[in-house]
Amino acid sequence: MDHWIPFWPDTAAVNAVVVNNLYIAELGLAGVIMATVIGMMLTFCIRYWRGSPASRANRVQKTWHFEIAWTVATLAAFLVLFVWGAQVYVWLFEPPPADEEDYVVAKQWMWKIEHPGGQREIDALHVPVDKTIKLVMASEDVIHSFFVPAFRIKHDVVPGTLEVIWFKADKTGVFRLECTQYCGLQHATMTGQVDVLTGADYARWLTDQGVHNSLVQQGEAVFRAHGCSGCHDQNSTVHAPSLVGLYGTLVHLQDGSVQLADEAYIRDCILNPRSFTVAGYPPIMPDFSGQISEGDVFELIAYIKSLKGAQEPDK
Ligand code: HEC
Ligand SMILES: [Cu+2]
Repeated sequence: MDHWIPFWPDTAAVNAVVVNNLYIAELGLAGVIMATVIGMMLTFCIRYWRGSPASRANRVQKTWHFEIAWTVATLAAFLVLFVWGAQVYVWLFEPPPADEEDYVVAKQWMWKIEHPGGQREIDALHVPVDKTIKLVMASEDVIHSFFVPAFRIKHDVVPGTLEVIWFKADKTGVFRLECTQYCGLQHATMTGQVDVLTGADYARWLTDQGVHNSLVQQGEAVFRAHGCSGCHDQNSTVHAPSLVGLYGTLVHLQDGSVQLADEAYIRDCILNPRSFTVAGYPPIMPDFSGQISEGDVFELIAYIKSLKGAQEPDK
């Protein structure tokens, strides 16, 4: 449909359609303005070149009508683009409820993906078509950027925090994944592919991986291995907050501020606990940075998110 524009990449996600529309509108508007300005320039050049017989009498005096009309028209046009663009931006970076959440760890120079079922892959991401996929991303070392041109999504992956992005592929096929932040010598090789499969093919792919422990179960193992359960289990004698039902709630901190317990908050609790304390608790939560990798943090997050309602943490 839009292949008449040269160098136009594949369009394979609902995100891409929305970005395309904005882009085409911008291109169109810029084209109209450019054509008007250049058209008038050329017309006047030709009409009034030296020696042309065109009449130079009756010169219009300077009038504000043109000035005001021209300024208001361009201002209005660009305000429309601004509001539209801001809307698209907010929509792109505010993930809707997702059908599946995958975790992405970027490191020099590869993309490591973890699926909720515990399946892992490197430099490849398998997803089902027509499903909203949320990606939670972390970097092990320097800044990287997750870019899938066919989906028109790009998001920096910044070390020291988590970044979230989403997409909904609407076409099956294989699409390129690239890193677009210069991240060291092998940056150019930090590419991969996104395989968009039908629901049935995706289900088959998941079982073919032969993984028996889901991310939540792997996270529970990490939780025990690092002694988190010693303090955070219901029957622990240490005065530590229960993690049951924590995800998505508002946490009151010692300094009076309030934090939404999202993925980035839970990560901070584990890798940067010295920077804040939950109100009403002693600041004894150990700092696990350097001991727990970003990948293991994702497993812990998946596990903590699975602790809901009246359930005991160790079910
Ligand atoms: C020595 C006991 C201890 C251990 C071990 C421990 N924690 Fe904590 N944790 C605490 C305490 C006390 C707090 C509350 C005070 C604070 O924020 O420092 C806390 C806070 C938290 C919070 C924030 C809870 C909330 O209500 O906002 C999370 C999440 C958390 N810990 C996860 C973990 C994970 C994951 C591990 C294992 C990698 C772990 N903790 C190991 C004692 C511990
Ligand atoms: Cu990179």
